[in-house]
Amino acid sequence: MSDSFTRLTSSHWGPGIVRVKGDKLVGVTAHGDDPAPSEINDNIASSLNGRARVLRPAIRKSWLENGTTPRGRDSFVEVSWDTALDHIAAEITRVRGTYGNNSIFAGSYGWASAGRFHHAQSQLKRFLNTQGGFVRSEGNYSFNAALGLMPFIVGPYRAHVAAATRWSVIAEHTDLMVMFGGMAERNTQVSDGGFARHRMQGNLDACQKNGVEFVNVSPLRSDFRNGAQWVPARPGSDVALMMGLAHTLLDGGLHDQPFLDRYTVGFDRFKSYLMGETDGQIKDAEWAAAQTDIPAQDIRDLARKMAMKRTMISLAAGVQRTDFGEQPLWMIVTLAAMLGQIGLPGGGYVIGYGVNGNIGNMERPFPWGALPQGDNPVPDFIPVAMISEMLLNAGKPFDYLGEKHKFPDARMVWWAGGNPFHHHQDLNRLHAAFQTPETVIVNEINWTATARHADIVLPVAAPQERLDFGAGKSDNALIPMPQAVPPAGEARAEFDIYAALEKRLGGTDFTKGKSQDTWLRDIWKVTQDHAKGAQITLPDWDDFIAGDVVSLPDPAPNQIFLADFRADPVANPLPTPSGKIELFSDTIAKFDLPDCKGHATWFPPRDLTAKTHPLFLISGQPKTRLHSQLDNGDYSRSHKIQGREPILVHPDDAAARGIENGQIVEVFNDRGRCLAGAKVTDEVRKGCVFLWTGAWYDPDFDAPQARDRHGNPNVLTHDARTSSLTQSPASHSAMVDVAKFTETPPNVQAFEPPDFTKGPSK
Ligand SMILES: Nc1nc2c(c(=O)[nH]1)N[C@H]1C(S)=C(S)[C@@H](COP(=O)(O)OP(=O)(O)OC[C@H]3O[C@@H](n4cnc5c(=O)[nH]c(N)nc54)[C@H](O)[C@@H]3O)O[C@H]1N2
Ligand SMILES: Nc1nc2c(c(=O)[nH]1)N[C@H]1C(S)=C(S)[C@@H](COP(=O)(O)OP(=O)(O)OC[C@H]3O[C@@H](n4cnc5c(=O)[nH]c(N)nc54)[C@H](O)[C@@H]3O)O[C@H]1N2
Ligand SMILES: [Mo]
Repeated sequence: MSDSFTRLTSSHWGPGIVRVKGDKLVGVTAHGDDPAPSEINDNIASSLNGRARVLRPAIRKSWLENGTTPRGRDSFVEVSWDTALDHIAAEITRVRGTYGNNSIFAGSYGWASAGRFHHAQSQLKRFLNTQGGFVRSEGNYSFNAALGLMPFIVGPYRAHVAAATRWSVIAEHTDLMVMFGGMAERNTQVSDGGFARHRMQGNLDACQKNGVEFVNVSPLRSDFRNGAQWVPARPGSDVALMMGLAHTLLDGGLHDQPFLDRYTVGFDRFKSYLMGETDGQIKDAEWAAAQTDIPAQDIRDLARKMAMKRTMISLAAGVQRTDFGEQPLWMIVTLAAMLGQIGLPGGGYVIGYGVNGNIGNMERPFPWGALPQGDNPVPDFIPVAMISEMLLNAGKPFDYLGEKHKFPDARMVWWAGGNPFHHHQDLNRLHAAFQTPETVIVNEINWTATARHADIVLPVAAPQERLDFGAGKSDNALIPMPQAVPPAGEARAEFDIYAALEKRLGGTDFTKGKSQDTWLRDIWKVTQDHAKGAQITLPDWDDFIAGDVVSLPDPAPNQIFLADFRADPVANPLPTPSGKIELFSDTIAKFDLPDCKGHATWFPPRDLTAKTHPLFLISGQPKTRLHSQLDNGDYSRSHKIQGREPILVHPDDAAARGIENGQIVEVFNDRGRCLAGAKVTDEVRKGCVFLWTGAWYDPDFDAPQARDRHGNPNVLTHDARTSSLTQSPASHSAMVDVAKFTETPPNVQAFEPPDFTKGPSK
């Protein structure tokens, strides 16, 4: 065999061809069939071979020696696998024996990697389920307000996304597409679980060729490609803008009353509110102009145009990741119902176009096989964005979906496949919260900030270092993932870690006595059986894994969202209490919540009301990586400014502060501060700064507010949730100020391993 060969791999950002020299991965290049491959691949080799790789199990010094150094500031002792696993087995036995399984928190939110078998959370959850269970988390950071709210008013959100009108239908039928939060092509590089082809660019080309008109309502002009009208509304003001549009429709008799009568309930209740009958405030275009900074005439003109044309309204998930993020969801449904085009080809609304590369493009033709997670006997859970709340408030009550629950007392925390010290809001608070458990275990590829906050860190194999297959949650392709290189250092596949733990704890429920290879063949067999049900024959495992991507037909290439409901609302009712679209929800109204009423309601963002700092901070998804993954890779680093994450600053805001393009700036508010590299550009709205999410958190505990040297926006965001209905993250609603940084800039240390000290002799 030559020492240079190629193999396929799969990732959330698409397939790739792995280049290998000897035992080393030297690069990942595009797959030839992908029309618009992602450059995120250019990070993989440099990241996997980088200095931050976790190479051996490690234990935090103070945990080992009963010291007092807090988590996140401590050094580590590298240990053997046997030592690390013995400690973990003993901790599981102690913690569940003393406090019960409901004191083990393994919500472990995060994207992990593509691959059906080695999915980090599935492995961890399966293992803990065989050990008596664990406290889980519910929902996600992506579109949690939609997950919580939509079942009350239209139906489950995931079904919405799967049923989204196809882009081919839009290209053919839509005249006008009004996009709240834009449609950032950079985000469509990614799809959950991976995908074989990036189709979005081609679809947008087709739309533009056919003359579809696009309106981009967003703080960032580059949230859509060239050729759209830009409406730079004030962040967090979308509900007010939509109400101004709704009022104009109503005022001009442009709303579709027959549609409202036949397909919705509660319009009159909303109408009273819109007209100011319930609160004394008419929400007309003038009022909306004052909330949004968009001229009233522009709002009226847009409303009339929307009523005259075949109009699709879209909402980026980011817009509901804001204070009171349930409201833009409810209001977009209300506005689309007033236009009466829901269920028509190219009309109505969709929530989530552009959020990933497959929504409106593709769906899986049958369910893929997966590692079964088993049943969790522990009923306790938290809404995912309440991690700090839980750790700081054991035993206290919380509201969720109209019910009262109690926070569990988490004595052990185990994270695999996520990075809360990038993804959660208000990282200074999370740092404090992470001091409360007795034991924190993290499985990681790299020394992320989360790994640095652990007591026991287990090194895991990267996707190219293990055998698996990829299949996106909403894709039509199966992608072989043969092992290309051995795991770095002493890293192991997570299956082997839990198998070794199971040996220590007793039982065989986790492995069922099967090897990785047997498990993969069994999961493939399940996939083959499902395929048969759809009249599709898949190759046998050995042929598949040695071959190329297997692509299958799109199960619904001409799909139109809610077309069945429109055709016959009696035969095809919605799964809501009334069977119709609920513009007023009795159920929600009866919850009697202060921050989510019975119909779409305007609430201004909290920091704006508090008037603490002058600039809106938006922290959207980065083009150069997936969240924090591979931030230490060459491609991500090539976009840094003086080693810091770029922050977009409007020229007027920069001039007012004496900030020049390319300088290091300090971004701050009452919650925290970080350094970032200024990119002065008018692509961002005046009064608003944009700092990409995912720069590895690099706190300097000797600096004020433990200043982050690198530019992670979550030192600035608050972790109050959208509302007490869905308890969703609201990371896009934060206000900050920015100043030129005049001190000697400290070196970024996030991409270096932690300090290792010698352990106690044993
Ligand atoms: N301010 C702000 N914050 C945000 C957002 C925002 O827009 N603004 N967006 C939010 C959203 S939508 C999301 S989804 C979250 C994303 O948050 P996360 O999903 O937590 O982010 P990732 O960086 O993808 O973290 C995945 C981690 O898993 C590790 N990993 C990868 N593969 C494996 C594996 O096989 N095993 C193990 N053990 N580890 C593995 C990676 O090294 C990485 O550290 O962030 C949220 N946070
Ligand atoms: N390259 C890449 N692609 C990704 C990811 C990644 O990390 N990297 N992450 C993936 C994940 S997990 C998710 S959930 C999706 C998220 O996909 P989205 O939710 O679409 O992404 P965001 O970047 O959070 O938000 C989209 C845009 O909304 C705008 N916005 C923010 N606040 C407001 C507001 O109040 N009003 C209006 N009108 N606009 C606002 C911002 O300008 C932002 O660029 O992206 C996915 N795609
Ligand atoms: Mo997400």
